[in-house]
Amino acid sequence: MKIQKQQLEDLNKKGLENHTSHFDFLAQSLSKSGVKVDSVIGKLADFQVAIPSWALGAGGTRFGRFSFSGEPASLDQKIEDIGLIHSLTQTAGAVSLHIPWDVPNDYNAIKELAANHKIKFDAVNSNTFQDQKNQKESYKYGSLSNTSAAVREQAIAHNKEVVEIGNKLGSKALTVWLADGSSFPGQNNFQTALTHTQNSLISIYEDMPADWKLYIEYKPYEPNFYSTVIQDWGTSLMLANGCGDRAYTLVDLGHHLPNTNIEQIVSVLMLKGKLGGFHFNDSKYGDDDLTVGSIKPYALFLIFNELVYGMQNNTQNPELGWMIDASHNVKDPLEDLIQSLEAIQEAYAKALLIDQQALKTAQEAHDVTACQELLQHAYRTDVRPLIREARLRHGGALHPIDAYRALDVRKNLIKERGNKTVATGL
Ligand code: AOS
Ligand code: ZN
Ligand code: ZN
Repeated sequence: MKIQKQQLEDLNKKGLENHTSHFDFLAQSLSKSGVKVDSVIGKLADFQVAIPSWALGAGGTRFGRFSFSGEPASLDQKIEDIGLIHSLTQTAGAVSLHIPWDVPNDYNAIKELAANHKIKFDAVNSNTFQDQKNQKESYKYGSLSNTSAAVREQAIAHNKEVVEIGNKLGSKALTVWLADGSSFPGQNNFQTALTHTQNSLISIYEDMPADWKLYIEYKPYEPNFYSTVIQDWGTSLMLANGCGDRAYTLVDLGHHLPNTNIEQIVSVLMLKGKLGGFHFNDSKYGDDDLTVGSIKPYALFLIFNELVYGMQNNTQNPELGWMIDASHNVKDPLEDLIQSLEAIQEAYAKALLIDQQALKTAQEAHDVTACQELLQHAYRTDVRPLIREARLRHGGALHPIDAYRALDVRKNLIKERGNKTVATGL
């Protein structure tokens, strides 16, 4: 299924009058307080987030998997699904592929299909957390950190192959997330595991094309529950520094112990020019991979405040890779992704409204109340008319979820693909 521009134009007509009055009112009041509304809308329109190829079907839980009817059964269908989300939101112009779940059969065909849907290939993800069929060595006791040289070599070779695959598609970054660690005290020698990991990452890094970046993800626990080799941003940063200039830390919002100040981590990494990419999701307890903004939208806003500050002030930090890493098993995956994209845009728009100059003055005057007021004033502004306007100007839907339902997208996908398809993924 492909959504035609005309279909969206027709649907948009219904809500247009209402939107215009909301937008005009907001634009006027923001302009009066010094906000350059067109520039905010331009930034929102430019902001593109990669959709993970593993989030287009219903995710599994530790206990089972309930597939969602009409799930994409192939990479082609996954790209088509992202195309649908992109036509509606105009903000999902990239895909982050997972290898080996999504190895293309025909590279030219997949590139053409993606280009047709205006989708780029963002970071590729390697997988050394599962054993694949016919794989010689097992990752049961770790991959890049394993005490066995043969296992490490196999895991290194896999990462190199992932880079080769990504390179053929036009990707420019590799994301490494390791499940390596231990579940019981004494199981691993921490120093040996870290040293092996560093050396393995260096070997992968040195083999990457010169214009590629390496993103190193960290996570404090799961699937190992006593220790993980890359437990936190400090360890990731240390490993990135050990690799070289094009190795960076990747922050996944769900990979922190409760109440961690993620915005401060973001800020420090950007100051050091070492924040490479982002995995957006939300959580209540751990790595819950829930819809972005569904649990802690204020925390997301504070993170975006630091991102905006960093993008404006930290020229030492490269452009970031924005990716969603969320998937669960109760909502229509495409509706879920649309909600995530909307939440990301809302947090970004609100952060763009913060009067940075006034904030600096209040900080220097130690006017703590004013600092809080400035942040919360921006946070409490309903920015949805700005996001709708950005979509409208680029041919998207005024109300993506409503349009998705009005166009019967899921019903059409079920008609095309059947009820029982199962997407590759967790
Ligand atoms: C795992 O917890 C990490 O967040 C990974 O980034 C990601 O979920 C995985 O690579 C997808 O399988
Ligand atoms: Zn992640
Ligand atoms: Zn995760």
